[in-house]
Amino acid sequence: NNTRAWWKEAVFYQVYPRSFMDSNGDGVGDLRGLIGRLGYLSELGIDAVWLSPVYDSPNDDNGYDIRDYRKIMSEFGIMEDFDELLSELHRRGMRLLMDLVVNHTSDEHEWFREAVRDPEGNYGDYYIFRDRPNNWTSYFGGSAWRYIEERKEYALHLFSEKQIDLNWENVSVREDISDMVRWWLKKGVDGFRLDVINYISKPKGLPDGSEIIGKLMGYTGVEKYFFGPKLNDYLRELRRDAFEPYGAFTVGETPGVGIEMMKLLTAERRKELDMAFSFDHLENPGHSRFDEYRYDLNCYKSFITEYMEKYSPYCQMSLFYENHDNPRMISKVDGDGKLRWILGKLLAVMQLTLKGTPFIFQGQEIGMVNKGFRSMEEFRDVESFGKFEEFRKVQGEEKAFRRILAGSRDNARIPMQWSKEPNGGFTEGIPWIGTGDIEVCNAEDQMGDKDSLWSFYRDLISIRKDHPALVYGDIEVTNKDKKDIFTYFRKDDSETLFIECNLSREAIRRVGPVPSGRRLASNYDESNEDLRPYEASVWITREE
Ligand code: ISL
Ligand code: CA
Repeated sequence: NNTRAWWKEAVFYQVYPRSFMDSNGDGVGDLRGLIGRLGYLSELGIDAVWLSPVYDSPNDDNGYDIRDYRKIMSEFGIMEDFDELLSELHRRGMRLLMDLVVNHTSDEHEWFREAVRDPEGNYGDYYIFRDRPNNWTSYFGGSAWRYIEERKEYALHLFSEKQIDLNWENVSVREDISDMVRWWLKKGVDGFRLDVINYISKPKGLPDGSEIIGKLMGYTGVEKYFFGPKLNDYLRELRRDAFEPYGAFTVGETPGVGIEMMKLLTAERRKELDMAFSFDHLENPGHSRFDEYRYDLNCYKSFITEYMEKYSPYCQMSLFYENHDNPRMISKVDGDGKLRWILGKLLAVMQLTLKGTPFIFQGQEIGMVNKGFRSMEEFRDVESFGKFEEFRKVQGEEKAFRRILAGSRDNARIPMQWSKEPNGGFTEGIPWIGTGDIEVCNAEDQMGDKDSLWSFYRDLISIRKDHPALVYGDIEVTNKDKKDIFTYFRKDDSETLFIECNLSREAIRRVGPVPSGRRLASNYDESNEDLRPYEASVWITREE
């Protein structure tokens, strides 16, 4: 199935607004800062921006705890700034995806305040209250239940104590959400990224989760709700009532679903989601985000190969390594930094030539890496503190700190490195979180250097646009069982491209096919007999 769609052709860029660009010196990124950098995104060749939440929020989880869905967070600006952002994006031919966080709201949302004030009133049943907790745990550590004194009941919160899970069983909840979505679509936004959307349907009676699975995953209860009984119904309803009338695009954040469930969620004729994010490739099997280990790219090869084969004829893959919830990929694969730029280019080659839609996370295009935080005081993320406490109790302070260092989401949330100026040009004030290695890694220097990682991303994005085979063409992976070698063809009626990658940091023998034709891009100057460390090249072997 190769029906054309703008979102299959587009290159997306995720903006984490708090850390992108500060326009007024308060140390916090904002909408005017982003508006000022749209030229940067155009130059890179970006087609669509996914903007992490900008709604009014007390920021317990940096905006993923929404207090008012129809208001802009005061630190980020006002609604006029948002309107200008949207029209400026459109004027430049780019689209905008908002982040839709509807599994939960802030405990400061009016619905929750009403639910607590008047349990018998209209909002009394908007959240999930119980007399006694079950054994589900929160993603940020501890029980998933918070005692609400006024109601003498517990409220479910899969995330922080201030992010209370909505009760999707209640039809008024669903209608209010639809209504709010339509309100944004009327403004002209082009679509949404749906936060933990596969968690919205909880099974009747909220049965305890398996302790065995809990131990394995680090979270108890997830198997009960990660693909709840009414998930598909709710998604269809929301699509029919809100997205479809506006032709809006949706990509679901769907942790843990696996290929078969992803198909159910995204197959075109089922009319649920357009696309989804699978996270299975972000850690090697047997490891969690908070383990200190070196990520083996062969796992990415097998993950993506399997998806290409089993999934992509019916559905469109999303291609990404990074977002605001994960450490930087370069750091995971090769922490010592010696091959940083070469490796960054290898990642770029795969992301822009495999079959699917690429999502680049801010800073990835200049090869930003994890920050060497020195103490817990330097972190800001609610999850990092929650997990630190959890680990400390069993493993001691030192080990707990090292695990947070490896897995903290703050690794991806340090300010965008624009230039060598103080704070990397991100702010004229004091940044809300420490900055990274701006001397060796910043956008300004890289934009002026045709061999930089930034220029490589720009070139590859434009190559992707010039060669429809990279978007709609078939993919054929060769050397499937050869460790460290990732080779594949992309072809359509008029052209064939060949991509050859060395996934290891050692030089290795080429196993064939020997590339021929014209080399369009590579992270090494001249072609060579052996494959050098992390070597990655794109060839065109047949053209009309
Ligand atoms: O399942 C997980 C544990 O590793 C996580 O992937 C989790 O589901 C995921 O982090 C959810 O993320 C999204 O929702 C959170 C928010 O904190 C994240 O920033 C957001 O991307 C709650 O809204
Ligand atoms: Ca600001």
